Amino acid sequence: MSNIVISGTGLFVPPHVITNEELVAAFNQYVDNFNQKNAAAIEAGDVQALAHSSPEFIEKASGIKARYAMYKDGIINPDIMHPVFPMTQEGSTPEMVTMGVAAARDAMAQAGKTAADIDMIVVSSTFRQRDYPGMSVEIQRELGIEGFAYDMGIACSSATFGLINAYTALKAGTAKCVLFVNPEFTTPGLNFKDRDSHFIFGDVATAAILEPEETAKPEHAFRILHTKQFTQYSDNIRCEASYADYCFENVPEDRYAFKQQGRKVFKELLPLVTNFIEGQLADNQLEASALKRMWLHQANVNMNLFAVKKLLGRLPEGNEAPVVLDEFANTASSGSVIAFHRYQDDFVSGDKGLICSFGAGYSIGSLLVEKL
Ligand code: CO8
Repeated sequence: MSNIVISGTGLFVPPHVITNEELVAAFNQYVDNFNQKNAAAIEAGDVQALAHSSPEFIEKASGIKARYAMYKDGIINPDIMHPVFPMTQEGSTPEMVTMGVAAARDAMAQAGKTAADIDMIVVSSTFRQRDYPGMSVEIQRELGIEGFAYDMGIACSSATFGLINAYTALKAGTAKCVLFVNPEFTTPGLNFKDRDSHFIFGDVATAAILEPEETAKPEHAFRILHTKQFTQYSDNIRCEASYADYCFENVPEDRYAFKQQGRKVFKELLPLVTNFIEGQLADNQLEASALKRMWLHQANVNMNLFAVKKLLGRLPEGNEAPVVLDEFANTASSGSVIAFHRYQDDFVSGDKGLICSFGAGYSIGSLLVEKL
């Protein structure tokens, strides 16, 4: 049976940067306006005053310095506090399709593939901007690809689970060359009025081409040696929004929004992640020191440092576990793929690395890869 490779990756970077300073300035102005408007109720103890956010807290607690956004003006307007963009409707192209197509073209160029070479598309992302027709099928049409396409997702591990779905389809022989697309348009799913989470997410799209080793150009190709997936139910990261929301009375204003118990996630998920990676390495008779690089999920820099220290017995050096969340923030499931895309040019044949995501679900997914 053929080895399967990731023969190219792609990245779409949204047009707008929002720094912590800009985000916090808008948030703090919103807070001041709210507290002023509700001064009497706050004084009477009927309403709780809101507290300021700070760039120093955000960077120290998470490692995030900035994020990219498809739409900036509304997010940093204290009277709006969300992205403003045209409603998706027949005849318009949803942002996730535009983002995904751009990342896909980048990956196809890197792998040296045209539409005619591809026979399956898997679009895997935290959100689906429209339930049907599938984002994937619209991306298929935009790129002129024949064959079949489908949407899937499992929040933070959407990217790794999508890559693994592509890998298993190739292994099973149900596809010859797969385009994986991962558009994460997260900013509409974030409550920019919530001090605990307003800084966490940014928009991005990644993509990759997967195919048998025989058909791949070796230049950017990484052989997939092993894959592993894990899920365990947790309420600590949650979004309740549903297609059925119109059926309910008194739907809370922030029902659409990401909510988490960040401390609990940190504490519960880390041991799961380190045990998972240790198990995968043991299954492959490898020590963590055999990995040139760990392209890890990008939710929190302290979390990644903690995980790598547990695995290696020391803190990472150089680019052993590269950080992209300072520039991109948490991009839902894309972080490990962005890191893989950005930090792979120094790999020589036989060098090994691990692409691993972890988060909501809980879900963990990883691919052990080796440079061709
Ligand atoms: N500015 C200033 N102070 C603040 C702020 C703020 N913005 N926010 C909180 N504080 C204060 C708190 O009030 C608290 O004060 P006190 O000690 O007086 O009570 C203090 O700072 C500490 O607060 P926390 O305990 O909340 O802060 P932490 O140090 O735990 O940091 C983090 C918060 C950064 C959220 C951290 O807990 C974390 O990163 N945890 C791990 C999270 C994680 O991995 N989550 C997975 C994310 S899910 C995912 O990746 C994809 C899901 C789906 C995507 C959805 C897209 C929209």
